[in-house]
Amino acid sequence: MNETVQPETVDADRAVLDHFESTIAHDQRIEPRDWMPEKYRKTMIRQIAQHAHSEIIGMQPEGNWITRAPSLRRKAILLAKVQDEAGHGMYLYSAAETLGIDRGEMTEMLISGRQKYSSIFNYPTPSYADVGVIGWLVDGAAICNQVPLCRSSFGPYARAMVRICKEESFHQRQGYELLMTMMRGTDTQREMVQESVNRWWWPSLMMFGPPDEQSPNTEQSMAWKIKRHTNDELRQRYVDMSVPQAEALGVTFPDPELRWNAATGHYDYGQIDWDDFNRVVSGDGPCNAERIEHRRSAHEDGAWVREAAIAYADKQAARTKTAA
Ligand code: BYC
Repeated sequence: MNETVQPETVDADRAVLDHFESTIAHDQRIEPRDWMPEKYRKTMIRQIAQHAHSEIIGMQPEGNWITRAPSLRRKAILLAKVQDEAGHGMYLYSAAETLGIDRGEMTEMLISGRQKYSSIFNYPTPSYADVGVIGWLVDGAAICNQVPLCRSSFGPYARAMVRICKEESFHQRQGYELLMTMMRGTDTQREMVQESVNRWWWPSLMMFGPPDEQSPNTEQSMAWKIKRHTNDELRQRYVDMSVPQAEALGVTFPDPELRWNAATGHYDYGQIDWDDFNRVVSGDGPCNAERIEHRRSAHEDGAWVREAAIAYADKQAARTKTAA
């Protein structure tokens, strides 16, 4: 049968699209109840889910040191920080759920390798100094990337980011304070810090994603004001911010080409090993298999909690119904 498109349908489609575009143009927020193009919805689900997975997988590298933290104070701090990451994951999964995807589906996609998480969490943490360096460099990169996301066009994501960024700044300062303490300690402690910085510097630069000319999503995400800066812009901002912090701490970055460029007003830096990045993102990093396996077994071990919660909710619903 030959279907004729009714003019009023075309007008209605045009009107909702105009409304969406004008909301973006006026820097207002798209809310879950609003109409949005399917590609916008998919992009938001992809980014928020990957972000949520990164927070949850990101608990593992530092979690490795909870039982071996050198004092009760350090243990309490680390425990609180790792719990905060779990909280960030929860806010983000909830934000993604407003777009019509279920948290169980997202977990399934993570475990089966269909949704990504940040490359940075596929590196090991063999030294206690890694706890401080993750706080300083990894949370520092996260803040640099995430502060502009507080103005992201999707309301639930932008609001979640405000809260997350406040906690991330606190995390970064705890990392820097730990490193300051170690740098005031023995030669061995100073060497531990430098050795850890050497391992984390390059991977932290990769957190910002591929170079702009190889980033398939940036252009559309900038047009929709999901992203406010390109990957390379944020990476440069991070380098510029980190160099003086390293000097104050008394460590160096493992990059012989890192130097101030008076002409550009920025630090130049060396070539990032994008082959290494691609290997890690495609599942072949030092800890990918371990991270996913750990997540899978935690999910399976938690099945009884989910079943109990559902049974309890069903009971409550039945009681409310009877009372009504
Ligand atoms: N690792 O076109 P592009 C944290 C993917 S949590 C893995 O530039 P986009 C913390 C990218 O997803 C840190 N994959 O993409 C937690 C895309 O994949 P698809 C996480 C990466 O989205 C606990 C493809 O490569 N932060 O800090 O425009 C403790 C092409 O890239 C990576 C967030 O998630 C990577 N590094 O830009 C401590 C922030 N980079 O299309 C700390 C929110 C890129 O194949 N996300 N890919 O599915 C974003 O800001 C953006 O998604 C990105 C990438 C800048 C990461």
